[in-house]
Amino acid sequence: MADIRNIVILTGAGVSAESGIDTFRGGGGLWEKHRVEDVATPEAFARDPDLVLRFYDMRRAAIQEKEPNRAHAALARLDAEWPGDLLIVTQNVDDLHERAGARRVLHMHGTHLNAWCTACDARSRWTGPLIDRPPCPACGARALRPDVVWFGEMPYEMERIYGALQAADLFVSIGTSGAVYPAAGFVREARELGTQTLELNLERSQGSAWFDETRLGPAGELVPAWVD
Ligand code: BJW
Repeated sequence: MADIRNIVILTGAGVSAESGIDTFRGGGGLWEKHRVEDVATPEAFARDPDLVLRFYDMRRAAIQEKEPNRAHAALARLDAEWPGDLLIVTQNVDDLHERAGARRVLHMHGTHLNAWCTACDARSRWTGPLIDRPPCPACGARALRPDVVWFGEMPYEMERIYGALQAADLFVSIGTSGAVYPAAGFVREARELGTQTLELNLERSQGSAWFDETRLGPAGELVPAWVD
């Protein structure tokens, strides 16, 4: 990586798969016969809040029992040692990058460990269930929802992400299917800017054709091999 100074790394559910967190698509990617596209929407929350809150309460509890894996650890090492700009843009709502020690992490789809009050807009750290409609710690309204980005909502910090993509010499995508936009479009942005692109994934994704290089295998093997 002699000619590389600035790196943007996009991670998806595949980076946490070896920690025991289910991916969204393929395999067992259904929850009580619901596709994620049918649960992770504002419309689903308005129609059946109990279903959506149960889905997130279950996942929030499960995530807290999981541990970072070798891929998270390797990215944390890279973050600690890389002298240039580096940004890990994760679509994941778990905190395994941070628990592995990474600091330069941006959660474009939010985080399970925050609740968002739709009455007063406050975000509060939240590790317990939301199904019982607890009051917002800031304003007392019973209007908390998971602080995650659903279909039809704007992902977080897009300006910062596109700024980092503009400045990047290398874009690396790890463990994401390329099925969900705008993240799925980052590789095209990078290509148009003349940035080098690399994909690390278990199998070819919907975006593979756009990458300069795709390496296939589990993230727990591919990421340390790339970093070290
Ligand atoms: C391994 C592995 C191992 C497994 N090692 N790899 C065209 C353009 C723009 C937008 C749209 C468009 N068409 C439609 C849209 C709208 C929509 C969208 O993309 N829909 C698609 C269904 C087509 N997008 C939106 O609504 C987004 N908002 C938006 O677009 O706003 C307007 C806007 C436009 C332009 C610029 C800016 C804004 C919001 C999307 C929100 C997604 N939310 C979710 C839920 C988050 C909360 C939660 O966790 O519940 O985010 S959905 C779900 O999918 C979650 C994930 O972050 C996301 C991506 O999934 P991911 O990570 O790729 O997981 P999988 O399961 O799909 O893939 C896993 C991969 O890992 C696979 O490839 C495996 O092979 C691999 N793997 N084991 C390595 N061991």
